[in-house]
Amino acid sequence: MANNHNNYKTVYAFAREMHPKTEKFDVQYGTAGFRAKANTLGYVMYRMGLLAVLRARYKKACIGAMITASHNPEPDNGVKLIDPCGEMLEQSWEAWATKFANVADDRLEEVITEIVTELGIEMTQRVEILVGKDTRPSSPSLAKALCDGVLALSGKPIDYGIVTTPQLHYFVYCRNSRNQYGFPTEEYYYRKLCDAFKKIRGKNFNTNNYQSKLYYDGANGVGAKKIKYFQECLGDSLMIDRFNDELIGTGKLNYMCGADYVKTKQAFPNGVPKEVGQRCCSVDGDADRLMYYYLDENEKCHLLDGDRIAILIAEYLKGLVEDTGFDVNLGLVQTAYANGASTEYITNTLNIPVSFVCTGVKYLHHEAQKYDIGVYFEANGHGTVIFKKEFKEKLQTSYDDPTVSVEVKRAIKKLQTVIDLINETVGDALSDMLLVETILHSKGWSIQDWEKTYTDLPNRLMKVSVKDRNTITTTNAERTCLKPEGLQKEIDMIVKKYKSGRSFVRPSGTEDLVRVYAEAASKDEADQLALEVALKVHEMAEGIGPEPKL
Ligand code: 16G
Ligand code: MG
Repeated sequence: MANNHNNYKTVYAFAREMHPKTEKFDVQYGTAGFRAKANTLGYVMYRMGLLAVLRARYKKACIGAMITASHNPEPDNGVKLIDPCGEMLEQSWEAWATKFANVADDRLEEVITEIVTELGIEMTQRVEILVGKDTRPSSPSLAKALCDGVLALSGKPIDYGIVTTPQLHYFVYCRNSRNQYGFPTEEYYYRKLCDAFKKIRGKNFNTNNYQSKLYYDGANGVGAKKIKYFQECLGDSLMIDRFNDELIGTGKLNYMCGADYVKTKQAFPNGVPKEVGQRCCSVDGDADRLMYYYLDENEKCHLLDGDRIAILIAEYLKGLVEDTGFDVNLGLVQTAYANGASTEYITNTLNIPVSFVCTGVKYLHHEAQKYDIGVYFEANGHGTVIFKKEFKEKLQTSYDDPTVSVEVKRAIKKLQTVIDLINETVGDALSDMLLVETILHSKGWSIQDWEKTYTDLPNRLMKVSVKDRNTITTTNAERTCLKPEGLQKEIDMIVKKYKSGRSFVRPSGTEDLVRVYAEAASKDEADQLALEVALKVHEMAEGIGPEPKL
């Protein structure tokens, strides 16, 4: 223990001299970790380095730390920790993260002693922390602060440089699975995904209405850099035209481009050529979200979002599984933001069960783990598929069984190759893109064919600033508002007036405001419904600033 005590002293000295707590306000580890203006985050990074070492020792495994603010503007940054199997940090540790970030410099050692004692953490292990960062100019110095924290507690930082968020999740899992899930290198990652893609695609690159040409918007972020490696590996099996990759486009990260811009503005991004009917996709600043879209003759942008991607994948997998003859429990996980038409289609046309959870990847991921094959997507384009270990083992056993027919073996192999194409640890825009391209190719579909499967209900998002967003509480996977009392009743009354109307409100986890979602039979009605509900929130939840307007 004496030894450890010395370590903690170093922690304080480092903190005081190199990464002193500069901000008086408290920060909170939210759905996406810490996120703020980059120049306020030095000490937070240092402390997350400390916490990562403690988490790694507690789990006796390596832990990841990703420095990114995803789709936020370039001056922002953030950090999130990645757990041993590549998942988000366990929820009970979010409170520790918040505590670590906010305590005064001279009380840091005390908090370390507290967590070590409370959880019985052995402080002698040498643990590895995998560090990744996005392309923001602030990321290198913040990564240095984080590594200082790791070193202060005698951990070993392993710097992966600039990588996408899902790549780092993948590396963490590979390392902890002792390479069972693959090797924790970028080269292996590209090869694994591209080999699977090329194997399924075969020699015919264009099929019926499917043309292999794709426009890709890299949001001027890490996704713009990494797509180049994919292009090298894929050769002419997929013709990707790159845009918004610093050299071609506006140059500014996430500025009027990227998956979040396309989704929230429901608009075509800057920097991508406006070619009628051309299939395009956008990723966000750290490449964990994906959006597809195209422009019609009237320059209207048609969006194919996370809901569409989820349905495309779920239906395809259902078919593949049927070919193997296995009886599999396949399900889909959505949030309240999923378009009502998508839920209706999955349930009634595809007969695939749907569960609803709160917004935030960790909730979707955990729910999806309950199925043999769990497909999860947020409407914003973040999602993946998880396959139960037992199911994968069953596939292999059957494949190795000499009594199983050649047809079934072929179906199993195909499913296994599709599994290889998927990053199961977290939503991965690049792996998802390859999967979508694979499915469209196998169906011989254009993006317009894909869109025809069902018609989205027009919808509208609005924001309301209130004195304290936490006065709004919700239940029923955020679809019902509990507080302020009476608000849900009012919403119900407003919704009743609109054909196919649905609306809900929730406090944002990443911004200091309340979000309002509304959908209805027409665009005007959806706008009007959102406005009525937003005005009600403003009235009943102590709105600040001017009243919401369309
Ligand atoms: C974060 C979440 C995302 C969610 C979004 C909602 C992760 C990794 N990311 O970006 O899943 O959709 O927050 O933001 O969990 P909001 O709470 O501000 O609406
Ligand atoms: Mg992101």
